[in-house]
Amino acid sequence: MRSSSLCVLLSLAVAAHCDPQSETTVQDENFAESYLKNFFNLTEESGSASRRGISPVSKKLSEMQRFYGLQITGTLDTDTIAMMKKPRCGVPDGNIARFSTFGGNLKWEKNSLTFRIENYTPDMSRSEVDDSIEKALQVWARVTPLRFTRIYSGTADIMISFGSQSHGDYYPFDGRDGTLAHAFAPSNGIGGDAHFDEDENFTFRSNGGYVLFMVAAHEFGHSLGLSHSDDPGALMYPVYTYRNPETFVLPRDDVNGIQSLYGPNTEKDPSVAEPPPPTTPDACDSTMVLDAVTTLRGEMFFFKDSFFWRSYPQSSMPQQSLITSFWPSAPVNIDAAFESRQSDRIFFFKGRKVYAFSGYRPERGYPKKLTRFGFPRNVRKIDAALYDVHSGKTLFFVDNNYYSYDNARRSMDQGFPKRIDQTFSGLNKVTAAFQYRGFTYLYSGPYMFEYDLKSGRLYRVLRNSYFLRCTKY
Ligand SMILES: [Ca+2]
Ligand SMILES: [Ca+2]
Ligand SMILES: [Ca+2]
Ligand SMILES: [Zn+2]
Ligand SMILES: [Zn+2]
Repeated sequence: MRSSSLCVLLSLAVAAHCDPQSETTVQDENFAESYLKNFFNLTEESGSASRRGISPVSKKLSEMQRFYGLQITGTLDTDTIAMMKKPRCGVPDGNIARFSTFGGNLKWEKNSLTFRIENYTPDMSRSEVDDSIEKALQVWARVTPLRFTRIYSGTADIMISFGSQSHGDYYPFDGRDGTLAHAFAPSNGIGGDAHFDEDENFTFRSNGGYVLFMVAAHEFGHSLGLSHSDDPGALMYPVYTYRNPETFVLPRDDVNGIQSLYGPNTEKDPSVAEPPPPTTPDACDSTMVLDAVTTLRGEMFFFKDSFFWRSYPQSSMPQQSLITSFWPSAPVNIDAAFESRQSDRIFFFKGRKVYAFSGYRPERGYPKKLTRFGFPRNVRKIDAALYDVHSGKTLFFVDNNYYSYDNARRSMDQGFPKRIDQTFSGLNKVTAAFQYRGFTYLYSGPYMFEYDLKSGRLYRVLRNSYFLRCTKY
């Protein structure tokens, strides 16, 4: 059975935190096997027992876990099944790489392409469908010499249609959720065509269904010759995530991909300033300054821009995701975060606003104002926050000072703010902070200082990579 809403998916992910030993069901195993057949080329032949010992299913599971940055166990754990149940594109994955093409230089040998919208979905008005499709093609035209012309009869290079279940090719859709759409690599006939699963609820702008513009822009990447990317910020990442169509800019990884096939847009008007393609933060960048670090139910979370890494205690490979794919209502580019063990909540800070979640579920009544914690009105933002397990207090770092907040009494402690270097010698600006296994870690730029909070003693100066491993493959 498929999960029908994001909430179910998220609670699965939460269950994985609480109960890593939980058993997967026979249904899950069957679901996983068909997932691996559909998307990771698990064949009936490779599905039978292998002579060399490692089962083909386990091998394909490891391949899938590596692609999605999950812990590579080769077994069907709860995080893996949760990832498999996310709504996604129907085109197989498999190549482990940043942007990739279909191979054999599969591309159009002309820059002028035609498209035709064969039928419409009842989910949206016709003009909304037209607008979504045309804007989705423009995403690619903007960075290449490709130009798209709409035709209303006959056969276009890119034939666009909505259909459910069996819809005229050998790849039937699967009903609500699961696969949202698929498209075919450039060639004659069905090549370049894009099909959308009519059993989904497509929307124009709201977050209440799947935004057609986002799904279509991804599928047209396939129509033009791109395969999937394992960059979680890329449009060609196989899993659907909501993004605002009004502000969407094609990410760097996709620009590199499409330009490797067709080259850049030579007709671009240099006087029109366009926002640069967003890049996905790289854990191997030793100069990176993290926005915030916190624990959550035993794991470490590292925030940067629109992304976070989640690090499992036993894993060497942190999993990177968009913040909005786990907390759709959370802000990006946050200032600070901390986990209150007392109330089992995670707090995010951005400017004068505080957001609270129980796991991934938004808490009622939030966002609240920063002044709720008792900060003076002239504090416009905080730099970092940490929860001290020993005292149950939260330390807030603001410029050269820090505050101590008593979570039980819900008020600021007397005698604060204090100067940071009064307690933590040698430090005067903290950019991120958290506690882990009894030690207090204060970040200042790309450096991390390990303290004993009680004595204020500095043990070691480390770098980001001490916890956030750089895993280049
Ligand atoms: Ca075609
Ligand atoms: Ca579907
Ligand atoms: Ca910060
Ligand atoms: Zn796809
Ligand atoms: Zn189809």
